[in-house]
Amino acid sequence: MKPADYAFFKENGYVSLGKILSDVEVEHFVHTFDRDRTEVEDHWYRIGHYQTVNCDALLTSPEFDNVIRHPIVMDCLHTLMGNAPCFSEICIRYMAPYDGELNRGWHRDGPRHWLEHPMRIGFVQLMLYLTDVDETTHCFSLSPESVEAEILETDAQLERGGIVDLYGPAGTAILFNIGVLHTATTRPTQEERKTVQVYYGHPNRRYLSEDSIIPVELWRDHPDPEARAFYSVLNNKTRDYLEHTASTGELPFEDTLALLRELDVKHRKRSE
Ligand SMILES: O=C(O)CCC(=O)C(=O)O
Repeated sequence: MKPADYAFFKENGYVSLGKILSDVEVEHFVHTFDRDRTEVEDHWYRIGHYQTVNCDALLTSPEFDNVIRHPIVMDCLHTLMGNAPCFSEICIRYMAPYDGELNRGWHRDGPRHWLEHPMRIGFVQLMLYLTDVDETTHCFSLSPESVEAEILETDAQLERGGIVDLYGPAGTAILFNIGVLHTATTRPTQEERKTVQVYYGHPNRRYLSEDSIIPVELWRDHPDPEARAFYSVLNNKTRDYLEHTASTGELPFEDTLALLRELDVKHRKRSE
């Protein structure tokens, strides 16, 4: 990671890494994303103001492992976190064309900052745009916050830090501390937005969430010990799934997805 990027993150709580995917790679991952939305349509569900998501994308589209462990992203995470990161969650997210009012829902994610960490990082999110994002489309927005700054309530933070709308061509990657105030900006637009959003944590700390299953092919059976270690912080969704299949044996794919949806309801991630 460039020292200037590290310094920028320290001052602002995020950094744009620019376009990290070639046009050919973007095309490949858009194809994977579109196939997922078609083939496992029932597994996608509504969240927030105007998004649909699939948080089991590692199971339904294992190709996304190549985004999650992209070498540029892994290098930056290692530097920012001060140790090797672990996988926490992946959600692939879709925003359709929209003709309502501009909408922002400012928030800080779940466990917020880890104040003992030199960069206050408990968890980092990778926001990867698979479509072009500019002032005429939906975008990701954030209110910059230095690692030294007092943590403020929403209105005070917006007054102090202002709003940055993050734009870039398809293939652009942004890393941000999930404790920093942020939101999706939903704009009246004819364009779709497609994103891959990945959360990373510290391997020796509690897992982040119950959103994503981690398939056994990654944490148990992967031939590379570094990959196994990266995927080995298991959440209760993954443990519940393993417990269930210990008695039934391996399930057909459709039954696996149905079980994961039941677990999502149990963990209050989706309503039906
Ligand atoms: O989708 C976005 O642009 C924002 C995502 C977000 O708010 C979140 O992950 O908490």
